[in-house]
Amino acid sequence: MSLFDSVDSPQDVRRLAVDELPVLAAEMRAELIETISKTGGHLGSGLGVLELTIALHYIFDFSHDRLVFDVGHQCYPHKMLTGRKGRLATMRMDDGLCGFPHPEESDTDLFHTGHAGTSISLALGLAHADKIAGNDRRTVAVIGDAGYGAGVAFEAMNAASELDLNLLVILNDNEMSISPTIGAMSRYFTRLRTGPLYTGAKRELTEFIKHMPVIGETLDRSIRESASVFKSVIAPGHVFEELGFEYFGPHDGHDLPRLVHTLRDLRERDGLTLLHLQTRKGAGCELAADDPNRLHGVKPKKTVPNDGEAEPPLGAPVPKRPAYTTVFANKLIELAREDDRIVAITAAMPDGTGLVEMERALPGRVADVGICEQHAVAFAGGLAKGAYKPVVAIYSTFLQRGYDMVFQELLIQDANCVLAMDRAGLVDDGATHHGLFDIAYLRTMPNSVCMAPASAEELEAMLAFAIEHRGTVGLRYPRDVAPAASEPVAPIEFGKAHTLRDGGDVILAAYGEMVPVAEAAADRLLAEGIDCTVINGRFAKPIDVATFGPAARRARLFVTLEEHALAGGFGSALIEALAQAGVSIPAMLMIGIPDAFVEHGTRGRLLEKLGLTPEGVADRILEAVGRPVSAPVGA
Ligand SMILES: Cc1ncc(C[n+]2csc(CCOP(=O)(O)OP(=O)(O)O)c2C)c(N)n1
Repeated sequence: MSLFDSVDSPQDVRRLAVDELPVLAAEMRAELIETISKTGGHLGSGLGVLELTIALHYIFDFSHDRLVFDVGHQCYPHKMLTGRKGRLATMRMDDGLCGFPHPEESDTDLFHTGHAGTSISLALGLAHADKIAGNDRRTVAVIGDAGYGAGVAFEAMNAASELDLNLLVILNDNEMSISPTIGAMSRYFTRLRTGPLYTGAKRELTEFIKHMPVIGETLDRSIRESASVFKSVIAPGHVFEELGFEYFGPHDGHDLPRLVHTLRDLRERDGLTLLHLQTRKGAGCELAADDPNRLHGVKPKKTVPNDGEAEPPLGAPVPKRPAYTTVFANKLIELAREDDRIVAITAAMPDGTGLVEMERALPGRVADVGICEQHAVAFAGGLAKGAYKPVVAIYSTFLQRGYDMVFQELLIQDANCVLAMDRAGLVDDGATHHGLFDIAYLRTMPNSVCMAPASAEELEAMLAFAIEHRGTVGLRYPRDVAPAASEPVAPIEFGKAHTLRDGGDVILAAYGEMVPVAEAAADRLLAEGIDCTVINGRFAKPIDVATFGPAARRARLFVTLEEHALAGGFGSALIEALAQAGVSIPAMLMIGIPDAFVEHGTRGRLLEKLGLTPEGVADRILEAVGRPVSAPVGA
């Protein structure tokens, strides 16, 4: 029996001797690598904090104390130690473990998170609550070097010293975001890492200066100032010290006995403490360690790697179709070659958004601003004013961070900018990562335009259109294969929908990637004797009242179909626009995402569950047309 076999809970970890912990780490590492390389998931980050996680559970009791992981993707070893090791193989599967902390799985997962940078704020809130309530607890936040570069992390660090709290922040510095970490803070961490190893020496240094014969207690002001400059140059962590955090490190984050020793000491410290650990993303897994960028997120074995190519159909000789991301990236490169004013911006996602290819093809034309979506959008506002044509390639869910900058820095300025929103729709990762709100949050503000393509060719045409459009365009596309257009793509006209099938009085108005689903559903319905009209909405703002109005007037049933929240989405935009135009729709069926957070699971299964497949849509319509026409049909 292995040591890990005997460990089901943090209490079991605490029963071990310190010199057994590295054995436990080795066994957990082997299991994590074996399982996650089959199931897929975030491998590199968990391997990087494996020793830290064991040490944390060894020293703290998180049934009482508080632990907050930033982002949360590094929590797999934590899950293995908190009663979930038997379910590791279900990671990110339907009804399996979530790839992020999830309070429904364990009381030790305090928050369901997935967006970076918020751990210090959350931990401060917890510590503040404990202080007010008089609870004696320790609070720990674990944040990566890239997450630390997020604006909100700086805000938290800046505010911390005002609160007189006990908080331990552990900076997990592996020099990697998903790509290498960028920014001045990251270079500062490098200087700390490469400087002389030095812990707590500031005090010694101050003492030393105080006792220098000439200077001593009688230092005049200028000498004191130079001493302080001297101290800040050679004393590591002085930036944190200025923020009110006592700095410790950098330490080797894989040296378990030392970690245990350090955490034991730090546990007893009051006030704000920052422990800087040097770790290796993917430690112990050659493939991950050599290419942590690629293996930040491992795909399940049966699928091809995350290189933009879609999963090949089982045993079929069907040629692979590119993903929407790939189509976007290739077209952007083509357009940028022809127009020097096109520049691309990513917030730490050059791979995920495909911009890594553009940086290779056109060096200097892509700006990676780190995990700073607010800055990415405001930066685009500046570029637009400078007569450039910024394209912010960003996941729909992460653009939520930049909402106010879209409002002020883009829309109020009527800036020319394309918000290329990848992963718009359902993804495998769950509630924190689905992109289900972008139409709603963009379309309510003046000057915004919302578009979505139904095919690879339409994405290409829309991207070219959006870049030339005067103003800000939100262009959304999903994490999926980009199908070939069912017919030659009609030119994109501002605010114009495109009728694909002029059939009977069941009108199917679909948006983006749901258009092919609507077409396939219409084929099924035709077999049932129901002839549908299928309209590709193309724009959720402005709505093409000239096309939809007459269609609605003759509709027996008017169906809207989208992979977006029903609240505020394409269907709701359509109803509003038609109502304002005085068109009433006799019977309406809105198909989309209901008003509830959608959990994790494979995208295909989630689409099925939510009825966003040809069968699902056809069934809903069959059910609806079976009802008396006068009765309104709810969502
Ligand atoms: C707001 C936000 N933007 C982008 C991402 C995508 N993302 C997930 S993990 C990650 C890198 C995190 O790096 P770091 O904080 O250093 O932690 P590590 O993975 O190295 O442990 C990024 C950019 C995110 N989760 N949240």
